[in-house]
Amino acid sequence: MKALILVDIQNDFTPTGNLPVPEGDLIVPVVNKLVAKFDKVIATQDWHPRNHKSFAANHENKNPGDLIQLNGIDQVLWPVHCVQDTKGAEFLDDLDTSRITKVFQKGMDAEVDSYSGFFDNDHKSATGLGDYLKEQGFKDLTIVGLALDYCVKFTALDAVNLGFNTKVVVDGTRAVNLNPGDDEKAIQEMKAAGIEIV
Ligand code: VGL
Ligand code: ZN
Repeated sequence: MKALILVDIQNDFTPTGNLPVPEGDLIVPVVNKLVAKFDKVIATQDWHPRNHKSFAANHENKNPGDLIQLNGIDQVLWPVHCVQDTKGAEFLDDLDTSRITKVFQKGMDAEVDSYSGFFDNDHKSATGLGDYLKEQGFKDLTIVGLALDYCVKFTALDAVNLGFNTKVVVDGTRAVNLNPGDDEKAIQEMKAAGIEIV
């Protein structure tokens, strides 16, 4: 059985959002076409409290893009984004949400970021997505969403490590590209891990 995972298709990751992903809004028509083809559609949502430590604004003298150590792990600092119950955290208006049967939220712990839809970045807590997919008997996952070089990549890497046959549809993603070429690096990293890139 095949499931489609929509990663963080939220207003703050569009060009007019707080953590703009260039062309992030352009994935919607591609994603909506895929949504119509799958038995099961599941979404993740980046869902931060306002005091989240991944926000540069919550550190003195830090700017978005700076790298810090947060509780022992590398952390890129971001603009304030996807704050719980704000417009920026909502799904894009044009996204077909009618067939999403379950939404897994992540990034609620202020002390650790959560790029993957499966685990926090320290891999200590799970969102429940992996167990849920296994209980339901899904073996094949197709992943799309934002951003290719962060949450899509880490979701796909965890998926393949959990034993799912994992595919990423690149047209249904866009990258932040903090550094030019991060998109291509992410694609190579995913391929090397055994993820099918289409
Ligand atoms: C994301 C950076 C920070 C993402 C989330 O969804 O790719 N990136 N939080
Ligand atoms: Zn985030």
